[in-house]
Amino acid sequence: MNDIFSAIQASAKRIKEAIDVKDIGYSQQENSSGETQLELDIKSDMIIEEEFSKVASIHTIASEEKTHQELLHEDGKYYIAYDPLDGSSLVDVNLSVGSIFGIYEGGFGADKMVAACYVVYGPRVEMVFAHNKVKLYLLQAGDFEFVKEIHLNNKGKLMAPGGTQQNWPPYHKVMIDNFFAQGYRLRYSGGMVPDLHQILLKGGGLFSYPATSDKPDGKLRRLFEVFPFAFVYEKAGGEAVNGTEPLLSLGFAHVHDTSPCFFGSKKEVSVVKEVYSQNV
Ligand code: AFP
Repeated sequence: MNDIFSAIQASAKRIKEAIDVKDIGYSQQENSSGETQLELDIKSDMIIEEEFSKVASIHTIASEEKTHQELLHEDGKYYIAYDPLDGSSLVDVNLSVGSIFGIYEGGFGADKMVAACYVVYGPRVEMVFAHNKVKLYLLQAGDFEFVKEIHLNNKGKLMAPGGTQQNWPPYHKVMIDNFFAQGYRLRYSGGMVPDLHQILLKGGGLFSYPATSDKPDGKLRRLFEVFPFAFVYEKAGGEAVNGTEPLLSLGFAHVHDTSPCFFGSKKEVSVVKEVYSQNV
């Protein structure tokens, strides 16, 4: 696992350099979801694949930017699914973006997840690595230095409601409005990584991306985004559900499958489960 941690650190430093110096423009290519790929998306994906190719313990990788998974080392035991630069469309408005890694053993799947990691490229570069504990690291003078362990409070103050509101189920809108009526503060940038990082570091609350009329299976991808953050939030003392079930109890049929998702402190997620169990 340390070799994977080191490879992620090396990737993060190179991606940060690419963000700082890379000419920001749209490539002519499309990714597996038909989205126009930013040059930075492609560059970030290449960097991570290069670094992971050096790690003999990695058997297979799956990238959000590629249609299919790729075999790296026959004798490896880890399977890594990653989003190389999530929220990349935010780079050209100078907002924070991130890389997300789900580390699985013996194959892909929530039941095989053994660690998760994400990197936030913002005013500072920070990394969170969840294995047995959830640990925060800060990039300083070329090295990621341990800062602290992260724990969620049982109840928080922040609300990050994703998705197009006009497409929310009515009961979801009532639930979100009720949170705001209780004084929760809106914190939503459109970048999953910084939005979830903020809730983690500020003690808690709720991030939601529900099933919507335009995205009935949700938008966020199970292997690359949903399972990794579910692992992080649960290890930090929070909960992560699809509305009624733990996200880490879900299967997947295809590498790019999505899921409605709710990540947060136990109190807020208990409200989600109560509302959704009565309406879904
Ligand atoms: P992009 O990668 O297209 O910017 O999408 C970012 C993202 O996948 C995730 O980072 C956000 O949480 C989510 O989309 C925001 O989606 P909405 O704009 O529909 O709320």
